[in-house]
Amino acid sequence: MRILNAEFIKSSTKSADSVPQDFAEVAFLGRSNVGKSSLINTFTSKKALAKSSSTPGKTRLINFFDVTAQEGEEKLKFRLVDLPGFGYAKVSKSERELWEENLTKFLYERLAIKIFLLLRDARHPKMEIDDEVKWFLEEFERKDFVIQEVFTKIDKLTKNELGALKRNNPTAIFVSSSSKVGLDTLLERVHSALFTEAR
Ligand SMILES: Nc1nc2c(ncn2[C@@H]2O[C@H](COP(=O)(O)OP(=O)(O)OP(=O)(O)O)[C@@H](O)[C@H]2O)c(=O)[nH]1
Ligand SMILES: [Mg+2]
Repeated sequence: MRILNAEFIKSSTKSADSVPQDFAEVAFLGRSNVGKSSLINTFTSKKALAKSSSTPGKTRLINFFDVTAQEGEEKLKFRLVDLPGFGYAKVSKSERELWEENLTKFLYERLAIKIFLLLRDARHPKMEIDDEVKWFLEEFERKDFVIQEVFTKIDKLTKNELGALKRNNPTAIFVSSSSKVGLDTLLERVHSALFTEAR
């Protein structure tokens, strides 16, 4: 699959003010600073489509991006959803609780999401909070979606470290937004989840 175009559609704070669920969606989920917004830019080959920052807590809203792609002769349309990162400490407890509530409700109600990309930092592959999010998704009553673990920032690993990570996580995808490694694998995974598997 080749991405032809991608554009920002809307930001929203919760389920109720989101765009209609008229396309299949890809959700980018993960801890704050793991590289969600950067991966959206890499995925679409658009440098500043999603706002990324070295300061955690950059994405505070749910952002929707519409994508046009091509597979063979076929033109495809789908949507990317950039989500606020979890585990961001520098907000008040009440603000964090409100977010978590909004985000949880959003994830439950957003039936258009057909693949959750669960991003994990390749340098910290065993964080419990990442496992908890995975379990949370696995417990959803509906099963018409795919959960795909994606290890980010693999450019920060040595060859040996990357080899070990791959052996320990045989079904994961390994990407680097700085070197574009893993992009083709990710594109194919998303294509198959949206247009062939999760129906
Ligand atoms: N070395 C390296 N740095 C990366 C990579 N991807 C993202 N980064 C850096 O990690 C930082 C966070 O990236 P973001 O894309 O803003 O992370 P996010 O998950 O969207 O963060 P929040 O919006 O706070 O949830 C930025 O400084 C990026 O430049 C990567 O593949 N390799
Ligand atoms: Mg972000």
